[in-house]
Amino acid sequence: MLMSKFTWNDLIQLNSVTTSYLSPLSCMAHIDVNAFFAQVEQIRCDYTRDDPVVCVQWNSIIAVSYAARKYGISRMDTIHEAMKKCDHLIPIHTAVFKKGESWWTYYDGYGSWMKEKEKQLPPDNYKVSLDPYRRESRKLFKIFKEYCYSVEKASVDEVFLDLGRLCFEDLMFSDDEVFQKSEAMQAIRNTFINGEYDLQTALPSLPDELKNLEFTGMVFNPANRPLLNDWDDIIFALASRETQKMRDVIKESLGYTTSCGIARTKNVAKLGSNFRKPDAQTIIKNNCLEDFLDNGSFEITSFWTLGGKLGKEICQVLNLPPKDSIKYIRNTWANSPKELESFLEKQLEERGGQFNELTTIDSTNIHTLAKKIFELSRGVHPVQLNTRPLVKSMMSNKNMRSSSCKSLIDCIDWLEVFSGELATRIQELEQEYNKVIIPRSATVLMKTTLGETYRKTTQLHNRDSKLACQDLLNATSKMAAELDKKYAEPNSKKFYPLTNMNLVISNFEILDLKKTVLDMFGNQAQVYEKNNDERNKDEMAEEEDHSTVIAAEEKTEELQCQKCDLFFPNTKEFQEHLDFHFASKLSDSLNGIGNDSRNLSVGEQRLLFSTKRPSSNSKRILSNGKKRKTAKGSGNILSFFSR
Ligand code: DCP
Ligand code: CA
Repeated sequence: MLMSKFTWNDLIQLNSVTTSYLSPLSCMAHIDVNAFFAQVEQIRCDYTRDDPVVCVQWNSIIAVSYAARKYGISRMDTIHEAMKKCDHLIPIHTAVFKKGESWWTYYDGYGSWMKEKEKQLPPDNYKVSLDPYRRESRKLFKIFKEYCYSVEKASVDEVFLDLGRLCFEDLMFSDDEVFQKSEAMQAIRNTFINGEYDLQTALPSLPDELKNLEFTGMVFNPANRPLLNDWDDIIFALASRETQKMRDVIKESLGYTTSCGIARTKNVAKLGSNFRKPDAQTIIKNNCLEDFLDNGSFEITSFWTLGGKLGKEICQVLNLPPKDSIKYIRNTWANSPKELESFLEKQLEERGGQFNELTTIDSTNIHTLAKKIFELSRGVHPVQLNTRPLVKSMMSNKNMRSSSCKSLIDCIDWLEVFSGELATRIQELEQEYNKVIIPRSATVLMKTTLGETYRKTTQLHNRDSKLACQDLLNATSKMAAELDKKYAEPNSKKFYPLTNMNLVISNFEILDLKKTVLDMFGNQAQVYEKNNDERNKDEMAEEEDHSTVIAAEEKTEELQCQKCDLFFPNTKEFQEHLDFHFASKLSDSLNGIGNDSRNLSVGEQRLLFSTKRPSSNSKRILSNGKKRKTAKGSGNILSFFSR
């Protein structure tokens, strides 16, 4: 009997959010919004996708709609040059803060291209606000999180998705006809559900009926290789449907077109999303990986993280040709990363043990570098999603022109803008991560007319747990006044006008806002729990809404919950607590047991779940409820996970 080249272990590993990226069946996507800022403005101002909109900041174009790209307009053009290329161009300026005001607003019909002087938005008196794009970005991120277990926000308009678990579930539980009609597939599903397999054993070869499964989007396949040959192809086909679904929701609900790349690794997925734009998805199957990397569009420096100095140094030390460098690496070091490592070591030796002029290559970790380059050139370098974005500080900055900041009063006017911007950004971050965030330090920087910079930092003591714009302004104005007194008063001509000024807030204290499984239990539903965990101190750790933490109560003998080791002062509260247990149990049985479940022991939790389950997947699972329940209810899943 023919067998797959993948094992049961490879397949099952997909179900683990933390290790799926290591499986040879791993499946990642990168999704990037097309001409992001331009699309935001196009939709806000009610234009269509065919209108040549550009998003403008002062004289520069920062985003070019695909309609405007048809006229050969790019980000390199000034707005005046672009208007010459397209006489019906639609320039839209970003929102701006006005000096002395703590809120931003749009001045539609204003901008440097306007003839009327009073409509030109002079940069002296305004500061660009990117808030509207961050808002849209949050909406996008939210949609991805609703659909996918594991999402990394890569930039304001890009995400990486680890699709392993989603595809695994589709494979095992989806009621797609292609699967339903295949007896061989039913047998495989039963083998899984009953736990009757051996992890090290190869999967059966692909049942013929599954070869009717269709991809959504463009499969990169110039060499006409078999479309559906093994289980990885099935996973990728399922993935292509999942990403299409998410992209459709985004298009329908927010209006944005996106481009998507699907591949075994993040690196290749990112190259894939950029491959066809706008409004497209490109699937790079494992048997087409090398075709894709060698298609002439890419060099080793095309990989994300190798675009800069490190990439250049690698080309130098490996003596790579300027063209087809990826193929060259594959062919020259054909068998193992060890060969590449030895080559690097020899290079290092010849240079006296140090890559002197090559400052970016870490000569103490050649092993890791060799492995990375070896794998990258084959499109199989596994990188995990980073789902815990670090937010260590936040800056509001203004490059000053001419005399827009020539006195302490001007400084305070700009601090008003900065404080407004940062206070809003903190609030929005709080909403995004469902945390309370309190910055404890603020630093004001002033760059003088002579190019010297002065800084002052202060501790923030907020009146309450929210960062208020006014408090921030008060604290920072005081610092500005001190800097002014010390450096400007002796000789104002050497100090003003400032050429740059900014405000940085940092040293974030993060408090958890925890919620119950079901938000129906009054006082038990929400408690603030101060999180002193070192890991969370400075970073935004993203977390699912975990079950409630129940406040300790006065002890009475009778009203005790054994499970939680808690006592309750009266029957009402005790009953509420029991109801809560009942509800979470109910929720478990409907949605599947979560890692936050109080109905499992710590050991069971560890065994079963290492990461989270997004809410809408519960819905998703519910819609296929029957299948899911069998799996959960059989108890065999447990035995499988415990192997
Ligand atoms: N951006 C900017 N200045 C730059 C690059 C980008 O202000 N030098 C902003 C505007 C972009 C957004 O970031 O809309 C996203 O950047 P991308 O590089 O993804 O570019 P676009 O989304 O505009 O175009 P594409 O369709 O090529 O992704
Ligand atoms: Ca983009």
